[in-house]
Amino acid sequence: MPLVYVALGSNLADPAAQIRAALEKLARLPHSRLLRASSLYRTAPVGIHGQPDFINAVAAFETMLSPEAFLATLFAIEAEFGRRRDFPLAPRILDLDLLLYDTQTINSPRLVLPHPRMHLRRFVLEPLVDISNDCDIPGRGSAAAWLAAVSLQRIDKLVS
Ligand code: PH2
Ligand code: MG
Ligand code: MG
Repeated sequence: MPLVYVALGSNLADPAAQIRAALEKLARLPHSRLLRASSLYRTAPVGIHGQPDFINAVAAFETMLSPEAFLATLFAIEAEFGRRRDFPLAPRILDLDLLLYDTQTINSPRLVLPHPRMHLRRFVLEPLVDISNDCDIPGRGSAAAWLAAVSLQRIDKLVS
């Protein structure tokens, strides 16, 4: 079954509670199984100024859903959590980003895989390597090697 990685992020309305609730929701995705979830991390905003810190995590699934169908279920969960899209990079209650779908490379208007910025973001790479030590990003190489290059971005593992 295809192996899928999802990044979770929140910086509004008790972000840690939002991420924990989202993981519970993701554990019940149709035609899919949650395999692993990373620890939660408190992270400085990347590419955004003047917003609160984020809570981020990464989860791994196996799924029978297609990439498009899997993405649609992620969007549905974001909407259920009250996600609004007031402007690009607005503070968010819940952001669910599809990072990897097996080794597939996709370039459609709705979906680009691997996620085009994942290899530049410690808030993605650190939880990813946390649950998948030898993870490879198709076309880019080892996630652990990319992680070494973003050590200046501030992130702290939450004690659970
Ligand atoms: N998401 C972004 C942009 N910047 N920074 C952090 N720390 N965490 C995020 O989840 C995040 C971000 C776009 O979705
Ligand atoms: Mg995002
Ligand atoms: Mg998103």
